[in-house]
Amino acid sequence: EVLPGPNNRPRSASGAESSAPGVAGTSDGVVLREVARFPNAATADDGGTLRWHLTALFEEVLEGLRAAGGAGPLDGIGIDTWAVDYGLLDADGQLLAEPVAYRDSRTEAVIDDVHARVPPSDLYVISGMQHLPFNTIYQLAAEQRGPWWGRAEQALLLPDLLAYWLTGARVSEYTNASSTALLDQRTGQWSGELMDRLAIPAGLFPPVVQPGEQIGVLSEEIQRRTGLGPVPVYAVGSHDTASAVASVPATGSDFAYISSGTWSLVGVELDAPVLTEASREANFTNERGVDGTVRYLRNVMGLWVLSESQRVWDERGEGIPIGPLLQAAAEEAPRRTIIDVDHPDFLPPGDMPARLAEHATATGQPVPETPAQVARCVVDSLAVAYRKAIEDAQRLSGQRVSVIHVVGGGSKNELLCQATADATGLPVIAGPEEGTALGNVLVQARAAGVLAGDLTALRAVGAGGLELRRYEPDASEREGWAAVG
Ligand code: LFR
Repeated sequence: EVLPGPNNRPRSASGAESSAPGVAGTSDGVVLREVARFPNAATADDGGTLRWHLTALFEEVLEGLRAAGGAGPLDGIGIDTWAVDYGLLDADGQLLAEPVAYRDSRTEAVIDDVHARVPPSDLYVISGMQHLPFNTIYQLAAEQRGPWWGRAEQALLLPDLLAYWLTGARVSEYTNASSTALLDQRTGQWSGELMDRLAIPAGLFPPVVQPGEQIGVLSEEIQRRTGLGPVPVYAVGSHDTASAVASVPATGSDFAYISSGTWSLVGVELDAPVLTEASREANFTNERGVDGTVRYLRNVMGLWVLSESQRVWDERGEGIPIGPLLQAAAEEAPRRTIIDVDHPDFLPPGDMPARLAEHATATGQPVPETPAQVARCVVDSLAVAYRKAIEDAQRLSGQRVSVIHVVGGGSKNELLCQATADATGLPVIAGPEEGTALGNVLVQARAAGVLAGDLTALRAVGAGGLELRRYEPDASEREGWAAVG
């Protein structure tokens, strides 16, 4: 049995709640059994900086491990979380401060400076990453102006930090390391050139390990605290999206995926990166996947816009649960208001309905007034953004797409799945809901010798235990969708 660690996938089909599931699985058709789940949110500290509470999260991880151990012997542990964020360690290996969350605005002041040292076109050819203002490369530039930099000996990405706390071993897992924009996509190693040009010490991050390598075993202290033995901790696709894509129940290669939760990560799987100027301008990323694959994708803002709206309504005492909300949204007129949900205005936490209203007014469209209209606007806008991303991915990579796999919490959102099929004219296969956990488990089960085979074989094992739902494009909707976006 195996226990993946926390990620930032939502609990409900809507993405209404970010939480961190711990899931136990057996290789027997891969049955995922949830043993623990806990909320996870970034909050502003006294100085207004948005931070995760990783120390508290780690206690939850230990609680999850105790629960998993109680359910039977463990063959392995694999950890994944969202990407790009990190903790800084001092010379004694102590965490200097709770990690800053990527939605914090601190990088705004440093992006131009980074680009003055490394022009975006150079950065793209070396790292292959899309421009996201929160990429680790910019966060570190902000860090260099902050109070901890002088004492920072090492940086660990969040899954690597949790693994360090469990085992005492320090590594940089490859799929997540790629999201920093500091990895050289030609070598798969940290880019000495980029680090040099940005005055980042060469050894700031530990050496890169591949998914499937053993990071270590639970330290004696953790064994004591969890009641477990020296269970191995394996590197998996520690970037949650890498694990999610590994779970896609695809049989061939002509598929697009949407890893749908807080974010919607929309793209195709490739053997080699696409580093053209056109690809950079379209803001496509070449994140690394399990088994040497390339996750060629674009970040679409995702169900975050809706979950933040729900948070705001909750605070006002006007909360409406996701099920009834989506039902009401389905009754609304389709495509009434289509917003560019990828606009940076929607990145930070805040009053999303107000921001949607501003964008609607600015583009001469009806303002979504009711929660149902807001939900419909978000769903329709996401479907249009998905269509664009999938068209761009095909055009830029040459990869043909004949089916879309939706994995993650958003795969439960029927309105969104149908809108995606209708807007793209492609069939949508929805599931697994806990794709990240499944991809994590598949890779560590292979590492532990419980499963064997390549990624296609792992996917087939994973698919065996799933109930998938298929959505066909509705031809009568084709013209309506063709007219928008
Ligand atoms: C999804 C995800 C995305 C990444 C964003 C920030 O949970 O990991 O892939 O771009 O969060 O880390």
